Amino acid sequence: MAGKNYDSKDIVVLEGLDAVRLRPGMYIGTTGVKGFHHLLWEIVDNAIDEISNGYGDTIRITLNKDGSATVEDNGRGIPVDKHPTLHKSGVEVVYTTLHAGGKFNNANYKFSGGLHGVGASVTNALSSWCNVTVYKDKKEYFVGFHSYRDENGKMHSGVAKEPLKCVGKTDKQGTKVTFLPDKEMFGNITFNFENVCNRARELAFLNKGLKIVLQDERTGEGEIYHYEGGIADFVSYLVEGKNKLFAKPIYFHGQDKNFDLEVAFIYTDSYTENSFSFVNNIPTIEGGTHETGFKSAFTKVMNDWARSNNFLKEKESNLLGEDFREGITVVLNVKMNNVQFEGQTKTKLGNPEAKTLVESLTIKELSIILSDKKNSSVAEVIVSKAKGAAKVREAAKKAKELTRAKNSAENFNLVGKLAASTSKDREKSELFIVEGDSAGGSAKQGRDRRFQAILPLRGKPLNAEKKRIDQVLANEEIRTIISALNTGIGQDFDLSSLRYNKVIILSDADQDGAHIRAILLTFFFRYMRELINDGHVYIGLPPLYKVYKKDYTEYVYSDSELPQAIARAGRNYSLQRYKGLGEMNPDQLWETTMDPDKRNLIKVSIDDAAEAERLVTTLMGDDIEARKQYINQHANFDKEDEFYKNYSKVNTKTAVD
Ligand code: 28F
Repeated sequence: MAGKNYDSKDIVVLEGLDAVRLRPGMYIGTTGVKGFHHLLWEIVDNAIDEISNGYGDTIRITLNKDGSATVEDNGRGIPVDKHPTLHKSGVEVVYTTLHAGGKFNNANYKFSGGLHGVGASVTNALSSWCNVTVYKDKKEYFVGFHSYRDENGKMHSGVAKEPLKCVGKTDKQGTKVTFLPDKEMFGNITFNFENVCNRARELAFLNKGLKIVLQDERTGEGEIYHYEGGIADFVSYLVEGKNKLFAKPIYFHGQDKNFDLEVAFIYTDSYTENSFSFVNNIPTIEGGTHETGFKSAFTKVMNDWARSNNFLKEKESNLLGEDFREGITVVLNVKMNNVQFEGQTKTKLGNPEAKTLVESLTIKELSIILSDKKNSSVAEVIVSKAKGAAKVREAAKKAKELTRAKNSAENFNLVGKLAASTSKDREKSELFIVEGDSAGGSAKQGRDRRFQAILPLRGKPLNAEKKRIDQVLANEEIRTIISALNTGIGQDFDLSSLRYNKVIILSDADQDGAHIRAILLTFFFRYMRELINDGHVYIGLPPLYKVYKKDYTEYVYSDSELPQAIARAGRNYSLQRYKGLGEMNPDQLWETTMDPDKRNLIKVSIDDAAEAERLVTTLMGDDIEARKQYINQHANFDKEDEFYKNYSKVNTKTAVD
């Protein structure tokens, strides 16, 4: 168990390093920005493991000028004694052997990172060099690894230059690792400070008391993350700028053999549910058994409380889970062994025991909290919010039935707006949601009608943030979108009835267009999140300029590319700036924006659900001051540009279509 000391002989050897460079995707997912940063998080993971087991409390992360990163902890230091059969130090075994680690077969570490914990050797294998210093027993040890090609061109990855040796005396304790990701693997990608900040903050929230000191030597920027309140502070952070229904988050902690649960939640006056769950510090975006267990326990405990305190009369039926979760922001933090991840993106917890454990621990701990008279007012607030939600749910059900009837009656009307595609092949089908009737008209004429459907938007759709589902449904533009997609929304959302594989938002490259984009994304984010998570939502990018001469035309999609395009065109060129999609004729629109072989699409994804949540609140909520502040803070570009760019920074990533 945790606390038992062990040495190099405990390290189990599974595989050599060779495989990593051959198939980096198997180990870090991609060799893009995410995989690049993964190298850092592998090292940080090890430091967190050590600290979670009670050794040390601080991690320093430094982004160095030469492109390398340094991670240092003040734990016990990786074992330096020689492994009995491998005849090298524990440090060398950890850094040169895939899956080396007590993590994989013994109980030295209480909870391991599951799928993520492939280890430091992967980082070493994909780095040009990697230096490890261990401070232990008053001595400083060092070993340097490097990756190189020999005279025959054969690659040697992550090889120790010489065995680990003692290089001096020290009073320090811990492990320090510096590595330079290899350009051969990652091209010119560099560490992104904001990206590192976001994950470091999240890790500090998830590991109460852990202090993460961040320094970017390239710019001089720095941050320190340290939360004594852990995920209770996380919840407060998430609802900044919203109206809270009680002052402080409710927090509880439960434990079983090899199972740890932490829950924190608060309520705001919003109408949606915001759940964030984590298993062994990994976000479980698709939820899973732990979330199911929590929801079922929460509903039961709240209904029981409402009944025994006379807020539900005998003849009244129980409130539903969804009623109780209206306006909740909750963080679930689970630490357990042998995690199984499932789902489309392997971010859904599958372990059945997690449901029963979270359920029983929540019932136990939450009941204790609610039986405390000090918390009666909190319970009352939750129950009355739930009762309001139940009322609206009944009303919305009627509204929905109405909508359904209306829609079949208005189907002609809808068909009039929607230009459907002729092929029924869903995999190939695309729906363009187009700003404005004139652009919609061009899109209808320019499209490939076999698989492209066009839905022109007349006015601005309703901003779904701060609106209840019944109000959202009352909006005609939104209703049209829902009918066209055929999935239903919210609790009733059903991905399997989706009519289009790609849903492409096409709006002008101006402030209004950005606003419409943001409104549509917010609607999908709040009511059809699976549509985003499953990778169906895209943003179409129309060109900003046409640079042309007599027999030369080039479309330009960003300001930064314009000078080169002009240079390519040479003298006597003409320049047209497109103010809107409507200025393009059908052929041009097809060629620049709709043709799958030529167009640029941005695939919308939620990489960081918590940051996306805050961003949507800031940009779409009603705290005008917060929005202004946000826009001012990020005022490097045009304001309208910035509004959209920062929305997409968190919510979208560029994808090759
Ligand atoms: C900057 C990155 O990697 N910190 C680490 C330790 C401490 C021990 C340890 C690590 C046994 C089998 C792995 C020390 N003394 N920071 C870090 N601190 N690994 S990694 O043990 C090695 C494990 O594989 C440690 C006694 N027990 C464990």
